[in-house]
Amino acid sequence: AVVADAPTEHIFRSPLPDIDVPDHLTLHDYIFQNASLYPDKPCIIEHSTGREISYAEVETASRRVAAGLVNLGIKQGDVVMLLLPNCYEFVVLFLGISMRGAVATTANPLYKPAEIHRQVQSAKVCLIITQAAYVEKLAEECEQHIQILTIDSVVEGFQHVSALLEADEKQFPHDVVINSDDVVALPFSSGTTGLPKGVMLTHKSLITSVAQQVDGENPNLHFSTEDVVLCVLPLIHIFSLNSVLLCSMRAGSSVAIMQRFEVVALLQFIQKYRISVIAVVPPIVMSITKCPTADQFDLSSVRKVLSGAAPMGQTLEDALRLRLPNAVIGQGYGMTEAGPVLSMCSSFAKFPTPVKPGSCGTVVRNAEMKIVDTETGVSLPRNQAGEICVRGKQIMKGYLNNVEATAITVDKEGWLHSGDVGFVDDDGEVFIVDRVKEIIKYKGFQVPPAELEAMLIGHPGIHDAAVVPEPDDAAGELPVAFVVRASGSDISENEIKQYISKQVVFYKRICKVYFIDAIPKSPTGKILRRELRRKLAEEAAL
Ligand code: 4UV
Repeated sequence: AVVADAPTEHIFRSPLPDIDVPDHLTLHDYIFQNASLYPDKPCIIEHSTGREISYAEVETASRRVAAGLVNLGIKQGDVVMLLLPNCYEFVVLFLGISMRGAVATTANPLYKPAEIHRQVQSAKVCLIITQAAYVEKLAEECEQHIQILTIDSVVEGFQHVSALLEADEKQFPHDVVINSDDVVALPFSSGTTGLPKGVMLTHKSLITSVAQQVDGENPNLHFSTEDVVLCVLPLIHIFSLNSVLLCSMRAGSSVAIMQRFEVVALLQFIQKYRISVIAVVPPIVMSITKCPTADQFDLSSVRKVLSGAAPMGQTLEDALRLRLPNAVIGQGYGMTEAGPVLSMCSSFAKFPTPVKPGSCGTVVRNAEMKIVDTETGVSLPRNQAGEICVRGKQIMKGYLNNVEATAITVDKEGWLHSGDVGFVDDDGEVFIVDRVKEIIKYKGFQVPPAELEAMLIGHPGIHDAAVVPEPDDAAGELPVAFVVRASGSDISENEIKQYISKQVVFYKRICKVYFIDAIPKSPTGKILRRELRRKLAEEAAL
């Protein structure tokens, strides 16, 4: 009898050997595991206030937060929203929430009320921690009697962070038993399709991801106690939370926190604190390269530039190298659902190996990667492009209360399907070339088309709509809309733009509107986004 050969699976691994990952620990125990070796070393340096807070102080403050959360009635498994810019308090609140056995969901304080409200509802948030200036956005939450706490000025009728920071750390909840499969972080992401969803990251997944980067004899991303790591990317996004904050703290580096990006202030900050590692997105790289006064600053301390969240081309990389001749420049490739890091530049390793320009590095250790044909799902050999899939203990447990979306993203064999199209070359380096998912990335921020399409279709003057990315030098991609007017409607481009911008955070604004007779759709009613993107490319070529 003829037996058909089982199709060969082409699985790619890190060139670095696997390591033991202490994934039985809780995230906070893992992060503070070595902190007693350097209690007085600055853990956090805050740009806005000049404060320097030591490892011992950060640990004590986190324990106070955990005790204070108990006093506020926050129970194990409850969800607390951090609606905050980058600041010292963010750090101790996040770690205190972990110690309480609770869950932190992070949201952009610049969100409009409806965007916040959707996340609060979806995550069943019990407590919102924010700044006084944002309290007025929380009218609906007030009505529902959700607890709200401010970290800066005291606002009448609301709790203040002193209730947490001045709690007695001796009342730290010792009896709480946290399982490594318990969720600790719940960032929101729209993933490969649809609306933003809660991404359940457990203690085990975040420990694994951090360990894949900074642990081992030869860490893939070598951070040391000598390093000062820039934290300017928003901590509400997993890139900054994981690869900047948690990785730095695990390695005993100092985290230099900046609340808002401004290029000159950033360069001064680098010079003043001899910052040695900067984590950036390509638009920040572009600002540094274009800053006319950049050469007036001593940037010689910068040894590593980690770019991620959107592609960085060779031209940009070369321009940055002129500014930062001492730095190794490379990329990490992450996705919230993947825990988040899929691949990391091996030139950042303790014993570095070179990578090619445009490469996203090699798949992280203790993980597997495969590339599958987007039509057939068959795994492909080196140098052939297909959908990038990853497997390992770092990936999400699933989407909160959404079995269907989870099943689309993580298959039965545990492979997470990224929706990114790329290939692995002869040296194991990952290159991203396209995307089969809907998401638009404006300066690395997620813009979910489904969210904007639902708003557009909700307008009486609009019959149908589709939102797709248009390539842009400064932002990477811009959200643009194709709109079919309702019969008799003469709604204008400006009216549509304003209608949307009232409802969304700045980076989700529609930049252009193209009126069209019909939205191209498949027989099953799916928007043919590729066709619309092709239309844009044709238009741009004219
Ligand atoms: O879910 P998300 O918003 O997540 C991120 C996370 C990025 C990183 C990058 C480096 C790290 O070290 C880290 O911890 C986290 O962006 O968006 C995921 C999508 O963003 C695109 C890709 O389409 C992902 O599916 N993306 C992320 N990194 C890159 C990228 C990259 N280096 N090059 C091109 N696209």
